[in-house]
Amino acid sequence: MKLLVVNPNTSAPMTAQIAAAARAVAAPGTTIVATQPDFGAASIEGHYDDAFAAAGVAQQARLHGAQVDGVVIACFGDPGLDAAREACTAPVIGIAEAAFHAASFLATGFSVVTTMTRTCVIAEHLLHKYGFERRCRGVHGTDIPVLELEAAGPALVTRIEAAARHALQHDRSGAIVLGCAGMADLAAQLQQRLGVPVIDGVAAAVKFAEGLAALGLHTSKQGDYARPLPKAYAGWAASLGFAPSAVGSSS
Ligand code: 5HY
Repeated sequence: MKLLVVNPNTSAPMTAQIAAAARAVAAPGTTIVATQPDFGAASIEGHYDDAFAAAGVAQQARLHGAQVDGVVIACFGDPGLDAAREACTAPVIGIAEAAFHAASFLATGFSVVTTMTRTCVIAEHLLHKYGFERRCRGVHGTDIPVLELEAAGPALVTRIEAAARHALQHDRSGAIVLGCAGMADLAAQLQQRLGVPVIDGVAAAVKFAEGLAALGLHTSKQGDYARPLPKAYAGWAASLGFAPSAVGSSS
């Protein structure tokens, strides 16, 4: 089985960090192909960054989606998720949606601890989009810039731990969802310290993608996730449109 793991930001060290976290949980026989777009923001910390991230995910899904059994979008805003599902028949899993599902299997209520406070609204929009607003009891920012997570030292881990402890008490929740792909490698130690389930969306998404692919399930091509309609694309996106013959085929 081959899984495409897309880091929608353009930080190569973070792509490597995400790939390592995905490979650490992938089943024997699962190959992880980690990519990032060749344009866009080094980190995604707001709506403007998110707009380019969504286009980057669409690009990577168009370029690589037909060669894989599953796709993981490794950014907590799940940018370009619906576009990638149109472009692919393989299951496409966003790390936020995966983490929300995993947390909901483990606790009646969970809290999200994320990076910049200004991105909390993006997570809140996703909670409503996916129907988890009744299960998530709070979204908390730490104002830790995403790229500082590339080299998360003890002090930074302690800041995230403190935010999680506050969330658990304030929200009366039973599990923590880590709100950034850059926190993937911190889940185990935070879980050990906090004594509650701490969900990393990268790991959860890899296991959900593996599971759906192993069941032989694919993204529906009936309705809004049907292949994009054929039309000309202009400029740098000229090669990313779908040709008439592509509709219904895998090319
Ligand atoms: C992420 N940004 O997972 C999000 C986190 C966030 O570049 N990778 C990013 O703050 O929304």
